[in-house]
Amino acid sequence: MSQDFAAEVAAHVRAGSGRPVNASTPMEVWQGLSRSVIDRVADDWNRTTATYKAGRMEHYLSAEFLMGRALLNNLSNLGIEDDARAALAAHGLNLTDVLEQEPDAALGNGGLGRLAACFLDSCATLDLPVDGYGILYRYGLFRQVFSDGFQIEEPDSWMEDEYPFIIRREEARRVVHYADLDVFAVPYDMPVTGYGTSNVNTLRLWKAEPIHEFDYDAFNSQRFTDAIVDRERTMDISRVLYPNDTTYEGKVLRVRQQYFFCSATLQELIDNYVEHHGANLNGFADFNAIQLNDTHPVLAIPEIMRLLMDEHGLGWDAAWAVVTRTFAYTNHTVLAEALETWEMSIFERLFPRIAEIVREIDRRFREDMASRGVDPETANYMAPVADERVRMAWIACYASYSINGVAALHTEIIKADTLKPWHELWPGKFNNKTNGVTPRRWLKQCNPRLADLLDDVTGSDEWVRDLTVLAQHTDSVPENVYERLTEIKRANKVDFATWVARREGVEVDPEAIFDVQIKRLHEYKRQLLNALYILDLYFRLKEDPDLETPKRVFIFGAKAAPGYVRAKAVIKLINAIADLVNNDEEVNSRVKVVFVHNYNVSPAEHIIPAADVSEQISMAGKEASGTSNMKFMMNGALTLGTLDGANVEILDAVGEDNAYIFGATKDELPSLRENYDPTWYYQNVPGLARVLDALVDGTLDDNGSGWFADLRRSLLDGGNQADTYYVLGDFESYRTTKDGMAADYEDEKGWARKAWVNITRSGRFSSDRTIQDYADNVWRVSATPIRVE
Ligand code: 6GP
Repeated sequence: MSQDFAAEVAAHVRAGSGRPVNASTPMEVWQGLSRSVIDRVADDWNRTTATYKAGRMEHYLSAEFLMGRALLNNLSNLGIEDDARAALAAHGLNLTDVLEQEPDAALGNGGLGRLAACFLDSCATLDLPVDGYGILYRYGLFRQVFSDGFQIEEPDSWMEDEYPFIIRREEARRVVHYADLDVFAVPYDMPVTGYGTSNVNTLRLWKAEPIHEFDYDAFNSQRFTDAIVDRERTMDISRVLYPNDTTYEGKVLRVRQQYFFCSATLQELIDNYVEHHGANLNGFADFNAIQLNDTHPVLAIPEIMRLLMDEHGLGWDAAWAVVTRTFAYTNHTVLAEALETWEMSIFERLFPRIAEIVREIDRRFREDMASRGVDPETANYMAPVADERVRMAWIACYASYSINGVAALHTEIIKADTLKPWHELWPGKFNNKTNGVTPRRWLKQCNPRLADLLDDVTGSDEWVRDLTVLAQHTDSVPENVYERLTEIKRANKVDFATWVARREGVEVDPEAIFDVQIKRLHEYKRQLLNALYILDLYFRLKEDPDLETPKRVFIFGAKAAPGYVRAKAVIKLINAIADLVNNDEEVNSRVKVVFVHNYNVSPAEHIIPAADVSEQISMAGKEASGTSNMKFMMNGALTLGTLDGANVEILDAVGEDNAYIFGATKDELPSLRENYDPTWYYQNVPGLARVLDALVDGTLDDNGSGWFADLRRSLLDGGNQADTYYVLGDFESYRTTKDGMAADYEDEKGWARKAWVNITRSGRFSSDRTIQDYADNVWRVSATPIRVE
């Protein structure tokens, strides 16, 4: 087997590079090995697709899929990682080095996009007939570099080199029609393998291409730019991922993107239905469910109405009956700035028929509400169109049979607040689906040492497919498990130290506590609170060099939306603090600060297994769920967090002794805020004035940008309106809890025990649990294994 595989790999490398393996570049070897994987899955993939298409399916529509790297995931799922290692070793090559050649498929911003990727993994592992549909962005999320500590964005051309995991399906292309332009949508398919199964699911990403290569007449008349104008306009549609996370931007190109992938996808789903189930489309919802990943794909609703009525002859009521049995909507944020609304005039310009359908949905909605006795003011608030703006979330709520939040607390908040009138009208549509993460990528693959320990303790690798089995081992542990766990964490930290020294040029001590905050930079996530703590600790150490405190390494990773100046200011601040601390000989043997640039999926795979402390410190009520909190927990890091998002459920799973919770709760905040006076905290909380003044007294250099003064003002100026995210209010509680946590770290065995509880109780945060719940209760699809044993 291994012999055969080695020969296969060599053949694929040679076919791509035109050279023997030992004369090929590491990138060519990566490509060849990746092609061997595709070769391996081809037959099963084809069989899975054919099997699924004939039955009931769920389609996960998302503008973002943050897939990360594919090769290791596939080798591991197919059980051929050791074969691959051996095949490369035969040529003197190291698998790890080859894997590092792979670019991340960063076709997402953050939480919502990575969640979609974890979900696909679970669907494949559970043999569920689910596919994903999205956009093949030529440029993924921007590459972040630092210049003088400032974030600079560069294009992320992730598939410029040949990328074997995505295959063009020319024959299945579609035409997407806009009033001013027709374009081809060409599908590119990515195989999605599962663990311990032969099923291979599909992620289909659409790329926009011109219908006419270029205008030959213009070219012949030497008008070269004119000749390619339409071509470029078309290619623009799938050229770049918008880099905003939880904020909405009303750009015309964005709504073009949304319509583009919705239209292509629905044309395909309808044609597939007709092919397998006949021309009577009234039964469409018997065979198709569509999950809307936030509001970005909501144009699928008017688009399916158009297709059913205009192309397949259904009347309005019949078409609407299909819609309301097909769509389900997931909300991912309570932030008002994320709620998408589009100017009606944009719809009229780009797709007048869609505009007309949206107006008709609105008209009928108002009629419907009147007949139910809903008062006109409420009806107007909930209406799909008001003030000549289209409200995407309201269309989703009206049309969907299921509406869900992504953690228990979040679902309660959308019911009581964000989507309140909808809940009052249709309580039965609402349900909670607490997020999860895949234990394949986020434990087995990224933390092989811990995976070995779990195999040993549980006696098999069953936990990889059912993470809940670990719970049987929380208390009954073999004698040396805590020592082994401590050794594993220590070895992971040594690996991380090597990686980060090479990547960021900072030396860190593996003996120190590794305290990590990795997520998008947003004020509500309060990286600033963490930064103020570090600055305060620095001053405390300067003041009292004998201060008893363990060594610390503070690790950050975060991208800021390019237009989000205050988020960029926080990045600059953390880099300035890193400069101050790391270069101060009196302190830098005890504290280090590292900002890992260009944070992405693959850096997370290096960071998380090495973490001791998981910072989940959003202002309570703002973080819908969080998913890094779950990845850290699985890898034995302890949560330092507020009662927000899924932290609440993590606390419930591990108990108060095994997590560190601080800060104002969601229910306390409204009254706390009423009389909130941030300057009181500035004057009365010891140390706070010192750190806030350090932002403006020359201690830290913002290169004349004025950004640090602005940060200080944002916290202090404006009475109870200042400090929107309650950073100063929670500071003292945060400091006390974090200091206490650091002190607890000194008890090595006690800490290891807490880490073990976290690992073994993380079963409910596997995305397998989340997906099984969606499959049973929302999608109503069941496992369809293609195995023919
Ligand atoms: C994020 C939420 O901020 C995060 O809390 C959650 O874990 C994640 O979604 C997955 O559910 N939201 C987004 O990424 C987003 O863009 C519109 O929301």
